[in-house]
Parts: sequence; structure tokens; C-alpha cells
Amino acid sequence: GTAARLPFEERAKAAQNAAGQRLLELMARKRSNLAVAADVADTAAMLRLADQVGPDICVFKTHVDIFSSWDAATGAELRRLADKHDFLVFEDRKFADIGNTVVAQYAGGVHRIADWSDLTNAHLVPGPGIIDGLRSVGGPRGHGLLLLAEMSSKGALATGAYTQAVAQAAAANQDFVMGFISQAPAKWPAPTPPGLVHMTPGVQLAAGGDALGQQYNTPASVIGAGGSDVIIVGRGIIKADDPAAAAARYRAAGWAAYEAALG
Ligand code: 5BU
Repeated sequence: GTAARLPFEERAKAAQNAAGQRLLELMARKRSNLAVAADVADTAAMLRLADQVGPDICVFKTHVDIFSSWDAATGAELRRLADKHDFLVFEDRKFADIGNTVVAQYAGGVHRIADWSDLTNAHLVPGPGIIDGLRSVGGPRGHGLLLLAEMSSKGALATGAYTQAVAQAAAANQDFVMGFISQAPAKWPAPTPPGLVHMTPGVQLAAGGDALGQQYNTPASVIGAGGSDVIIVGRGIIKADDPAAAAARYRAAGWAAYEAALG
């Protein structure tokens, strides 16, 4: 469950890592709890989208491994847009290996994720060594980590005792873990610490799903009854005729649900 809902600016004071604090402050300042999922065709379209929706978002979420090319200049241009529009960059990498391996995957390879993202995420399947490995790279750079506590897809196995073990690991590692990917933290047995942020994918303006197991809930239900903080929206925005206008609509819906939850 979530505790009585505190405003983001109050929760920023409870955040124990730099990225989480920056995010909560920026959400309060910008009045946005919208993250866009930039699952577009190529890096040019990704950068165009960042410039279009930038004014309305708190987080720009990437899957860098869907692009056929990537270089340091792409990362630098994304950073320039993040500064221009005041958003954080979240690489949705879903790390899932032993600590020693994720160190190399986070810092190196073709993508050098730690060079251009503010936050990334990980499964806790391997145990807490994955947090320690990612912290060794991201901690000194002021980056943050989201742990995957629940998923949006039909039949997801991250439930019950697994979800609760993730909640405990996050609470115990708040120097680097800034929050969760979750679906409905209000239904968890205990509230999570106020400095931790909940982000929820599987959001569209109408409930529904896709042909491959994705399940959609509305901004009002995710932020309200679900108890989450940030809505993550991909196709609801990126497939719209006018992505900037769609982002503005989702931003308004997400923020109205947040203000309603504050009471
Ligand atoms: P959509 O187009 O709004 O369905 O995109 C959702 C995005 O969130 C997409 O990038 C997924 O990879 C991502 N996602 C998700 O849909 N569900 C999850 O549980 C997690 C990530 Br974790």
C-alpha cells in the first residue's frame, strides 16, 4: 500500500540518491508525471520525438537496442535535448545478469548506456549483486536505478513474494535505487519509502491491450487506485497523428490524477 500521498516536492526531501531527488523536484517544478516510451524506428525519429514531447514530460524512456545504429553523438544530442526541455533520460535496459557482467553491459559495449542516461532498470532475479554491480558504475555519476517489481504484460511472474522481495531490496539500497517499475503499489502489503518513485507502463487513455500480451490501464486508475507516480506511455503518444498534442493530453490526465490523489 501507499502511505497518505505526499506532494512530490516533499518526497524529494526524502530521496536518498541524486537522480531520485532530481526527478521528484523536476516533476513538481514542471508539473508533469508523464514519461514517454520512445519506441520509434530510428535515432533520427527518436531525437525528433524528444524535441516534440520534451516540454510535457519528466522522463524520456529509450530502448537503445532497437536502433540499427547508435553513436556517442546520438547520446550527446539526446543530452542536449534533456537540458533544453528539462527531462531525465531512462534507458529501459532491464539488466538481468550477475554483478560482474552488468558492470560491463552498463558502462561499455556499443551503447555505453551510463554515458548518456540518468536512470536505468534491473530485474532482481540474480539477487542483490546486480544492484551492487550497477551501483559501481552509476553511483559515482549520480545515476539512479529502478527495480522491476511488477510488469504490465499478461501472465507476468513478478508477483506476490517476488514483488515484496524487490520492495525490500529497494528500501535497503536507497543510496542508488530510486524506485520501481510497478503496476499497482497501492495493493502491496506495506507502503514503500516516500523517497522512492513508482513508474508504470501499460497506459493508454482507454483500457485494453495489444496482440502480444500488453495490458493497458488509464492514467486515472494507475495514479489513483493503483497508487503509482509516473505514467509511461508509448504507442498512445508515438502512434498518434500529432505526438506533441497527444503528450499534452496524457500529461494533463496524469497530473489531474496526481492532484486528485493528493486530495
Ligand atoms: P506501449 O507502446 O505504451 O505499450 O509501450 C510500453 C513501453 O513500456 C515499452 O517500451 C515496453 O518495453 C515498456 N514496458 C512495458 O510495457 N511493460 C513493462 O512491464 C515494462 C516495460 Br517493465
